Amino acid sequence: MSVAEHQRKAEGTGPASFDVVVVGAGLGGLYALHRLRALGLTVKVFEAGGDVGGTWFWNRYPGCRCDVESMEYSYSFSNELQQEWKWPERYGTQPEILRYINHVAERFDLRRDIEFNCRVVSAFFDDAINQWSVTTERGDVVAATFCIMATGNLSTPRVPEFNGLGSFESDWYHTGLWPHEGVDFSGQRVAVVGTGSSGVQMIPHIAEQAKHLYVFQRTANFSLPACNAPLDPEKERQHKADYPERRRAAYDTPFGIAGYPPPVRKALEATPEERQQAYEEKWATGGNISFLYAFTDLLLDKSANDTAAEFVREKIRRTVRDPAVAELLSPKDHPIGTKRLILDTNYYETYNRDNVTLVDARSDPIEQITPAGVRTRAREYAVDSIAFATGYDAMTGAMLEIDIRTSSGANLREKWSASPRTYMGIMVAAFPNLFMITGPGSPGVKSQMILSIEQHVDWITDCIKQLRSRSLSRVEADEQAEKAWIEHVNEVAGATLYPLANSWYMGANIPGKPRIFMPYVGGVAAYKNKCDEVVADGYQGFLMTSGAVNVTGDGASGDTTADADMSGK
Ligand code: N01
Repeated sequence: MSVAEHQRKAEGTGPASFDVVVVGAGLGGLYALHRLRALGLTVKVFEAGGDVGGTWFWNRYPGCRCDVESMEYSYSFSNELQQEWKWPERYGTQPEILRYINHVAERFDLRRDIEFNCRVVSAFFDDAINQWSVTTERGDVVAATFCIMATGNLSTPRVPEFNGLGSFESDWYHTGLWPHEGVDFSGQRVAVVGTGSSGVQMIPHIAEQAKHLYVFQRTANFSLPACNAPLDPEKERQHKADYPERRRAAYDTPFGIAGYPPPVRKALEATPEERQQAYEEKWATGGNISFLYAFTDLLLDKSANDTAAEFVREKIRRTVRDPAVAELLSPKDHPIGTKRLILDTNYYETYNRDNVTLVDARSDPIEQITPAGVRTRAREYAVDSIAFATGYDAMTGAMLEIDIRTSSGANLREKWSASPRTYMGIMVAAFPNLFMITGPGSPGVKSQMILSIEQHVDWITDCIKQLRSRSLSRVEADEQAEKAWIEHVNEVAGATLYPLANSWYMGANIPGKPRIFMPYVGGVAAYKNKCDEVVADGYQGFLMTSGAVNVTGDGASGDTTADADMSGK
């Protein structure tokens, strides 16, 4: 039912009202809708895109594929679904994953509660009535007791503010906003700007089509062979036979993926020959988690990490024929694995093609986009198209695009101005009844995303169920609990090598963004235990109340009448 229909049904008095509004119809929003509906709640989902899929709806660039194996990167909530669905390859392509998401939407009849092409611009919580008002850019306003931000971590594409971009006379694209009809680069001179996961996946495909491809690389990244292949039917059969147990076991691992034997010793305890053998085996079988699992200390000890980094650099030197190009492609400014470790197919080999030129945008930065191409400090490159693979305002961008406030004066943009503050990446103190799926401070982006999505949605749904069973209607994170959690997140990150990289995990890719390591890297297992303990302790660190409030005279501050004996205990 559309918002307008709902409004009409409510006989035109006030905004349409739901138990829950969900923002985003990607993998998180869809599962949230499914679970909340099963509780008997009324739910409205708003989605900026024209259909379901989130990141997989928007990212249609050539070569786009998931870097987590398809048997893992899928929902676990329905055993029938996971048994029946057939993934053709080890790693799913974007069209294949989107086909799967569409199937899920149809199978569970999800679309009827989703409003598409409808971007949410603000959300306001009124303490006096314990209600969120959510406004879309079309001007629709809906009310809801709970609001769930399923807005994604990599959903705010970023094109750097290059001078002259508006003057470019041909077409330009961003990987995260790729035309649905695809782009034919045949016979063209093409510039690709950016060599993160998106650029590395796209470059070999464009190189095959284009007359000439110029790759503008500012920072070299580590990439490993994906070793993609058609899914082996016997492996698939075995995996499906073990599915429920594998899914359960995934929660006991650091990255949320079962089936990789955990490392047992430190890199520097092994001989150089043993290390070489370990890395060679990982290189030959593919996979980023597998590689980082070679030894226990690769993300903790710089000297240990150097051995793995040097192994990959040597592979690059052996693959790329021009030594100067190989050197430029060899990352030296960050420990391996501290930025998203990329998986590729024929990436380094692509630089052996005659029609591919690597431009060092570090020593010779892009200064301007001209009507005819890209001008660096040293020269102009005439091109017919530019493909920006320049990434996202990650983790906080999508939430901060929405103006989120409360009648008590809380304002998310202000609260997060120095760094994102959350309790467990699920709630933000001073914002009652507002949940996030895989928010900053949770392992989300450092895990198998769908596992983390399911865990958060299950946690949120159980929390709402708990409130209802006690005839309560309001939950909020305690400020002190939030503070303690942030300290813990920072402490854990500080004990690793992660903060040494200028990564989007650190907000380092966005000029002016606070530099703080945002994900929780204590591992999925530790995090899940913490979430379960919080519940077992009566939602420790969360305040659960009836939603009745004492509003002060001017209405500026709402002081919750926390019935202490009901506050989550
Ligand atoms: O974005 P990125 P992405 N001049 O931020 C460069 C996930 N993902 O879209 O490093 C020149 O990683 C920038 O250079 P630098 C995955 O989690 C997953 O590739 O800032 N260059 C960098 O090279 C991934 O980590 C999959 O110096 C400029 C690039 O643009 C995340 O999404 C596939 C520049 C941005 O890299 C983001 O990946 C795709 C400038 N002014 C994405 N500004 C899979 O599952 C930026 N750059 C496989």
